[in-house]
Parts: sequence; C-alpha cells; structure tokens
Amino acid sequence: MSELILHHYPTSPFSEKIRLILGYKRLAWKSVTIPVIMPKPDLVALTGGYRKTPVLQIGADIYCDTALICDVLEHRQPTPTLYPEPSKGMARTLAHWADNTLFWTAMAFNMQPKGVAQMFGNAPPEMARAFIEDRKAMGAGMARLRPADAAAAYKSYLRRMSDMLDDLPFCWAMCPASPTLRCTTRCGSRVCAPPCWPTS
Ligand SMILES: N[C@@H](CCC(=O)N[C@@H](CS)C(=O)NCC(=O)O)C(=O)O
Repeated sequence: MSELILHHYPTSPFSEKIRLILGYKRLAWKSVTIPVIMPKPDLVALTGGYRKTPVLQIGADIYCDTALICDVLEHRQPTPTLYPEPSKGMARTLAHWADNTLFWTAMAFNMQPKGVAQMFGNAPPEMARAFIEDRKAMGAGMARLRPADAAAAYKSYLRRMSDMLDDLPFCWAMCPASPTLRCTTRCGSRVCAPPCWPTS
C-alpha cells in the first residue's frame, strides 16, 4: 500500500487536525513541510493550483481539504473510527461547524493587533507584514467579522464547548469530536499560533 505523505506546516490548525487524526488512528506517515505563504511552486504543481494547507498524497493521488482527507483516512484505517454510531451525524455536523464558523471566528479574534503581536512577537516585522498581505490577498472579497463581534462570538463558542466537554475527553464522550475544534481552541487561547487569515 502506498505511504501517506502529508504536505503541511507546523503552525497550521487544519494540519494539526490531520496530524491528530493520524496519531489517533496510529497511521505512519511522511512529512513534507510547505511554505506558510505564497509562492508555493512545488505544492501548486502537485495539486494543480490548490494552495491551502494541508494536502495528503498517497502515491499519485492528491487529496485537498481536510473533510475529504478524514474520509480517506477513515476508509484506510476504519478503527478507531472518527464517526462512531450513534453520533455519526452529530460528529460530522460538529466538524463542519468547527471547520467553518468556529475557525473563522477564532481567526477574526486572533488577527486583532494584540493577537498579531503575540504571534509574531519574536519574528522580524517583515514576516508579519508578508503573512498579513498574503492572507488579505487570499481572502479578497470575503465577508469579515468585526473584531468586537468576533470576540463576543468566540467567547460564547468557547463557553459552549467547555459545557459540552466538561470532564469528558471528547464531545459526546465516546467520539473523538473534531480535532479542529480542539486545535482551534488552543490557538484561541494562544497556545498554538499563528492563525491563518486576517480579518482587517
Ligand atoms: N477547508 C480547508 C481549509 C484549509 C485552510 O484554510 N488551511 C489554512 C491553513 S490552517 C490555509 O490554507 N492557509 C493558507 C495557506 O496555508 O496557504 C480544509 O479543511 O483543509
């Protein structure tokens, strides 16, 4: 069977989602570290133009988007499952919410000046500027949350997740919930940085 190769970079929350799942399923994998910002000539040549992170390669097959990558890994290694009955539908619904609503709210919250200062604290200022410009170009035309709205929504989401998790390792106790949810939450509390996208 062809080996799993993950194209990723350490600080990417969506990559962390897949790294956690690879560990959860005890799958061996090889790592290719890709650039955090454009240009990414090797990656886009491989994907046919897709620039986002991560990308899974299995032989000559390339899988973009972590929802698809989850299904591929679930098929390859069904146990332990990401989608246990009877909460299979709930797990997918939670993952979709975490990958979209929660992720973008966390990004809007973290991209405020204090968050950016924290993320790029020890890095040269050009690095922060290049990152912000790259993500602005990538998100051109996207609706953006205002910082105050992002802060209010994010706090509320964190409270809800805390209520759901309580003393349990995962949401709904027996299911691994959404690793993105766990990773994004850690980014939100500034343990893991940087977020991927600016909002202003
Ligand atoms: N829906 C995609 C979102 C992936 C995504 O937005 N990844 C971020 C990194 S965490 C990204 O691509 N940022 C821009 C980049 O890496 O060039 C997925 O689930 O894979």
